[in-house]
Amino acid sequence: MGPIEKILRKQKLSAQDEKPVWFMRQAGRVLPRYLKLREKYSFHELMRTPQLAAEVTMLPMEDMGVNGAILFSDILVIPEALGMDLIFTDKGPRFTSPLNENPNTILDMEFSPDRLNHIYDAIEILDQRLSDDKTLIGFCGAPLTVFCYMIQGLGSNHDFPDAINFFYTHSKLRDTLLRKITDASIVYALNQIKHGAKVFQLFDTWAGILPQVDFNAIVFPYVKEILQTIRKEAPVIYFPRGLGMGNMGLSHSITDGLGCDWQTDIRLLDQYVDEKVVLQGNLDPRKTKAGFEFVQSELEALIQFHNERTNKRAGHIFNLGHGVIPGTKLATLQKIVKKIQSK
Ligand code: 1CP
Repeated sequence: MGPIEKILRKQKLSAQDEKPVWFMRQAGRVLPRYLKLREKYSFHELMRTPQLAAEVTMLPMEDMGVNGAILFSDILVIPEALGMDLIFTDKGPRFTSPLNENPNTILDMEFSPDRLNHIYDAIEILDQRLSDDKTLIGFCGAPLTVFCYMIQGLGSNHDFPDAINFFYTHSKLRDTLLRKITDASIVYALNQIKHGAKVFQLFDTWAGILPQVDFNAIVFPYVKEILQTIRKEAPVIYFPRGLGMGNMGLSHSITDGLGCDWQTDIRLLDQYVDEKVVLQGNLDPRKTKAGFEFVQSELEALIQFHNERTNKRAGHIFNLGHGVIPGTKLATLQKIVKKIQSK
């Protein structure tokens, strides 16, 4: 069992174990070998061909030395499996018919679980290929985050104005859609684990977009349902970006691990979060993009935090505070991992 899974399962690391480290969006953004593959194949081809998706998932371990493998897929596969058409433009992914334009189609949306089968095939290949000390991390998007893309249609407007307006003005359809996303996500997550994912991360990139009281009252019950169902089968990490003080309510009765975004002071968060929750994060990806010298002092402080928290048996997994930014140098990420692993 790899150090990431061990730490989330509250098992003691041995002297031979590496420190637990992986980076969000480590596979599909900066690796020269990935960019080379992208000259030959589209993102969709890479993702939909199990052999290729497995190959891309392996790259960060081979090229950076991380011990977590994040499955090469995307959070937008759930909307696709619910029947939406997704295209990739220069400005990123875009749904051809955003639900904001045709709200009533929500009522007829049906989940086609078979549209996700190629992902389970990739997981099975990875389960064979990964050595024991590496952890395959499955994932999906959290309900509000996925809702924002489905209603708005695209991500280039990160305020999601139409999605937020819809959220308040179409409460029945909103609840129907959040229900459908939640049900599909649970089936998808359980299947990922059944086929070989060892840990599961729920990406809530837009958790901070609503007033916290509304998030807690309307959205969080769905998040909780997903986490609690999945946790019966494998350890879970919840990454609610921008949740701020909302993180204070996240105890070990809700999640095994909590991703800390780069905005948050991880030492402060540690004072408010249950000791049993493993914290993950939180180097600033922008400083990381600027180069190793700009992130070095933050990294040293994080290593000290990691050691202190590990001594208390509370646990910490190294990561960035959000995804790797395009243009980040591979050498910077390699140096970060090397520094973390140096005794
Ligand atoms: O390391 C990896 O690349 C692993 C696979 C992975 C993951 C974990 C991809 C591949 N996407 C994701 C998660 C994801 N996708 C999130 C949550 C994490 C985050 O906040 O970064 C989100 C919000 C998405 C949605 C998405 N998919 C966007 C952002 C749109 C926006 O502006 O808000 C984009 C650009 C994509 C496409 C995508 N997904 C993954 C890749 C490699 C790509 C790029 C495809 C291309 O080359 O055009």
